[in-house]
Amino acid sequence: AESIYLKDYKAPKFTVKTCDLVFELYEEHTQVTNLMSIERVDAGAKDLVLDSIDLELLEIYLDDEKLPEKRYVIEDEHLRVLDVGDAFKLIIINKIYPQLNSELEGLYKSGNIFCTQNEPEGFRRITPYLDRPDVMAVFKTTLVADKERYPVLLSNGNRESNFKLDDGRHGATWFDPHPKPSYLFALVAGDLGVVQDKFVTASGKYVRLYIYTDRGNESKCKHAMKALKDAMKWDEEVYGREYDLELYNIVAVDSFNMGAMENKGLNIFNSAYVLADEDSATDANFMGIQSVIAHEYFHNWTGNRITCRDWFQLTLKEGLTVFRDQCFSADLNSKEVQRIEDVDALRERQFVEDASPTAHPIQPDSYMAINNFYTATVYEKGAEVIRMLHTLLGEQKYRKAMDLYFDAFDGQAVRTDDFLWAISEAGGIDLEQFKRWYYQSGTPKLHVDEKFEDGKYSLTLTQKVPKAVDGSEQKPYFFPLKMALLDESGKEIEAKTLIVSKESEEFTFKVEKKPVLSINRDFSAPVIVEQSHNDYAFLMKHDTNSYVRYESAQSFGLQTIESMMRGKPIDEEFVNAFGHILDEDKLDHSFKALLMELPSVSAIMQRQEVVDFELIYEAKERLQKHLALTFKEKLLVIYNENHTPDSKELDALNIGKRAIKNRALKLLSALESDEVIAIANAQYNSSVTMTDRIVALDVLENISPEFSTVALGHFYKKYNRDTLVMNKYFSILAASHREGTLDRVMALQNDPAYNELVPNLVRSLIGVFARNYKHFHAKDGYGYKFVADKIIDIDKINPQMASGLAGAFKIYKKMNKVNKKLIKTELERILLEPSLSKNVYEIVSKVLN
Ligand code: HT7
Ligand code: ZN
Repeated sequence: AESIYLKDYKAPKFTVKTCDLVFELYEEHTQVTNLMSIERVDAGAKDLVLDSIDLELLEIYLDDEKLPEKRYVIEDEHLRVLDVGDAFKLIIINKIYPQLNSELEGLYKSGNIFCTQNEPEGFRRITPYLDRPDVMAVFKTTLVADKERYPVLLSNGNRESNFKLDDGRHGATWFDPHPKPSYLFALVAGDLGVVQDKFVTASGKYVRLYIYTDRGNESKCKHAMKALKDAMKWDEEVYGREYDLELYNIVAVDSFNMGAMENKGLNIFNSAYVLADEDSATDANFMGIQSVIAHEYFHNWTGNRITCRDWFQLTLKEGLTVFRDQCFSADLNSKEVQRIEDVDALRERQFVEDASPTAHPIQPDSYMAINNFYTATVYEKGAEVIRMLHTLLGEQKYRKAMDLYFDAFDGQAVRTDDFLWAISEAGGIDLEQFKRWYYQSGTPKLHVDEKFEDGKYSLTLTQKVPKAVDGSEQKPYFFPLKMALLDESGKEIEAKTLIVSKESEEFTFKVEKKPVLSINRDFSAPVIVEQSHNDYAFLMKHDTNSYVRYESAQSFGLQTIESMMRGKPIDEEFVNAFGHILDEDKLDHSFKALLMELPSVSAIMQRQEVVDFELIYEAKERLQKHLALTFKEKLLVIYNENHTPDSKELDALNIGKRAIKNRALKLLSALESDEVIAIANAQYNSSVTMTDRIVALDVLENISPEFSTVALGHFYKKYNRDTLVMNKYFSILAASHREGTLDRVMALQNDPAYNELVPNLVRSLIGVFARNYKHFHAKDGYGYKFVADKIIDIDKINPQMASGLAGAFKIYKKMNKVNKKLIKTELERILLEPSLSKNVYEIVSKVLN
């Protein structure tokens, strides 16, 4: 496979002004008629080269004349039309087979629903086109299909007309006045249920809102609709951005490669991010829906109105839109909890990627398969970079800069540099050094040394910037570092945002007594802080910054587990500090539940030079058991005070009560006692929320084969026809720490509720197993072999899904000798596969390198 480089970018030689499409949808095939008005942009260009993959060409007309075969060439992934004029009309008629499309790119069928996924390069699988984001056209789309099977026909923009044909077929024409790149094109045809609402914009425009879903699921769309209206209002209030069409359509489908897609006026969603009610969705599912609905809505301005010049600029729209959806969720829910969860997610996934051979800057400079770059780095680290700009400018200047960005680039396909120009211009700030965040990779470490002498407190900060993947040196970053100095009661003596820019620099403060340092407050910069001295116990009790409180509890936990791994006894100071948290009764429940969380296995793993999961689990489980024994009574009190099995309210109080009592239950489960099994079993049987049921099932699965069999059997019987719930069932079993998990996962592939063609199910069973460190990394090597086999099988169905699974091997380089050797064998075996996709090849070859 070949790499594509940012430095080789060339402007398009032709552009498409308008694109009129007619889709005739049939059961075996679809016929596409594509009428484009095209103009030459580069006077030196002779041939028009269109992107075209797996298309059956029927006819081509140039300015209404049928084009003879000698005037065009069908190349591997292109259609070349020879010797064209300056401006012309081109009609291409071709056939495609959506029913056979298992890659889920281009036009495909999810169950009985025709739908599309064109970002980044799916459109070339529908019709020959200049399939690149810097070619923007006005689209008109006509769909024709059987009226009974496909009563609902949708595309981008506003509906222009409906018509009936006499052979039982009907049609609809849609017109989108906003020029857009082909990746934002969408169509849907199906027999769908719909939920309708409306929104009146700040300037008084009336927008009709529709959510379409499989019939029978209409009642599960309420939460998504509410989130959509909240997002529309928030974007008006916070960014001054109004919606710009007469209607907004959302369609939920079951087979989808990612979360959702922001097609102009016609978002297509993985049904997991639309459908929810208290009986079938967890609190986390409800939160996820709110944030993904908002994310796709926010793309209308950051992504659609202003799009990317090329795919290297992906973070221009993704980092910015993630930052926007994070702020939205923070404003609507709890700011503190949201920030902690966002940071946690970043560290759990992005830090691992950034420490691996697949590390890349948020603006990569090369790729083999662009689908591999919808990463935690481009999205979540990208959002951290925008957040730093927001911190550097402050709310008001940031808003001024965003206004300038929208003013200057509306309707264009631009680069991250253009965005940074607006920030620099309106913010009055030089961003030359800051730009390193865009083209350097890896997570920098910030080493902190403190000194106190004669009323002077000094802080020496040293950046340790890792080398790039190719071994080249990288330079120090420019970033805002929020910090405070606290007195012995936790009061802020001084709170500041330091600007860090040198490899090493000293900051001094005048203070009377030696203060306690609270550093990287709110996680103002995505760095790893290393302190030569720490006050974790004090900070987890007293810091006024909730993020640092949480972070201190985590760091203290990490330090404790690491010293246990070195053979030391459990640090009773940590145990005491943990006990103090349990005693605090004025804390928000959700926040307290986070403070009670022990560091994840991944967090522990990331700090090891050579990883052995057996040692990590041994220490972590021992600490958990010790805490459960020491604080059994307190944990039971917390559980009983907050366990209200009849309540299913989704307000902060009830979500918090579920979070904290479930945290207590999970900690107690380390005791593996009959008492805890009875509590979990009762919770499964009596609770009315999916949140409670899932936690109870998870606990039972891990500590009581007997009760778990009964409860899981009951669960299966009740929900086996609800595929979104079955995802949870498969996940619990795939994540199980019990013996025999691999065998059960293998057998579950034959379960009638499982289907290898549906990405959600594959992620729930195989994907979750590949992150079950205990069994995936088992020293017999069978976990690796199984996942490698699945990567090979699934690559033939859906390469994007397969390369996602291959991500589980990203920690290869850090593994101990025994595991490393086993992984190497499997990865080399994958590379020997004759028709391996470039998606899997790129990940596996980089991991092995
Ligand atoms: N912009 C969307 C990206 C996306 C996607 C990319 C590759 C393959 C399938 C895909 N589905 C959606 C999603 C988003 O960030 O909003
Ligand atoms: Zn996005």
